[in-house]
Amino acid sequence: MFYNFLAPLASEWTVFNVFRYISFRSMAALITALVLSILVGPRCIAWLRRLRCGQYIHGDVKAHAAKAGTPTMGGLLIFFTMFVSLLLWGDLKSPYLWQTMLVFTGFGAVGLWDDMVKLRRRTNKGISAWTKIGGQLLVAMAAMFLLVWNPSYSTQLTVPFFKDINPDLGMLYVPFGMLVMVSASNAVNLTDGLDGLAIGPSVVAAIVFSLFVYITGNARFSAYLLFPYIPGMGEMTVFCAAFVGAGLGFLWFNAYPAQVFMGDVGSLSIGGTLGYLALLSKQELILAVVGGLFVAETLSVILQVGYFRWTGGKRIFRMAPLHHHFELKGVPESKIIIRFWITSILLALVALSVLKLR
Ligand code: 57M
Repeated sequence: MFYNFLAPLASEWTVFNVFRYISFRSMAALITALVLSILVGPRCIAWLRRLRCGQYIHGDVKAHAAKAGTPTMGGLLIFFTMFVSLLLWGDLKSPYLWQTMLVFTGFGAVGLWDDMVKLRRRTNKGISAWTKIGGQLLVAMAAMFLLVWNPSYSTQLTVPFFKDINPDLGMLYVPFGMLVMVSASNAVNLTDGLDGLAIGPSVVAAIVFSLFVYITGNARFSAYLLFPYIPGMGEMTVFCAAFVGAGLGFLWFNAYPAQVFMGDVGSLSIGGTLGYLALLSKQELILAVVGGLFVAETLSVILQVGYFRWTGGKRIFRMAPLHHHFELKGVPESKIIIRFWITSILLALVALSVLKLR
């Protein structure tokens, strides 16, 4: 809003020039979302408590019994603070900003539906897995059509390490993008099982994507780093910054011992959005490294379930997803969380360090 209303006044008052800079607006968006979260967080948690949005807890991992009744659906706080911050600091004419908000809201709506059904039933059973995936696919399909419709967006894949291999998927890019978004959404959802475990690595990934979208939207940097150049994509840096602020603000309350969980409304929307950011920045494949922790958690489930069925009841891990394995081995929750965060930072650094290796 400031960009749209105040930046044009720069011709008369040069001080308003500051609203043109993506770097300034990104920092402002981050700070706004973070401070707003800290200010409204307690009210939001009290409101969720009043709505009786307390978490139902499985009995399988004993350490989690004490978490019963922790308010869930804290993803609504992330949504609110990010949205307010973007309204203030984003370029409201940017189609990418609105498309990504649509992705966040659409995946969030599917998650909210699931959370509400769980609450109503007072169990951990929400909507069926197929309904959930159907909803996610619909949102992803709409987002993909909006993307490939854009003439400045190419359907060529960026392959890490190989500058000359850029296969053009054509219309197949639509199902490919849907797969990326839905997988990322479910991977973050599976990871969201310990305090701060999903939001920490999501913030790390958003920081990496803030660099990627900035480079993609800058003619000089994109040429130097062999990124495809997409005019207007730099604006998504402001989106990533607002997301980082809202994520850190949520972590303020979700840090061990958590006062609130994000719920599916948070995990599905964050995962879907990270997938979309990878597509927007044309770094589709490197997402598997940036979000390597989410990939590892998902792989642990696939391996565990596959092996369990194949052997008729044997397990590879004490329990999947992976964080449960370490919990059951007796590693304290806060240690698992911090070690997983360190791993996600390491993976982000690996992803950044291979950028120029082509
Ligand atoms: C949702 N939800 C958390 C909270 C959060 C196929 C199978 C692997 C699926 C998987 C599953 O259902 N995963 C998706 C995981 C739940 O958190 C809520 O859900 C939201 C995210 N969707 O925001 O609202 C619990 O996680 C804990 N939590 C925290 N802090 C947080 O900040 O402590 C969450 C957020 C919360 C709280 O206890 O109640 C969850 O874990 O349920 N299923 C599983 O993960 C189950 N694994 C399993 O059955 N493994 C088997 C299979 C694969 C063969 C095995 O390995 O033998 C485990 N889930 C739980 N207990 N709760 C089993 C043990």
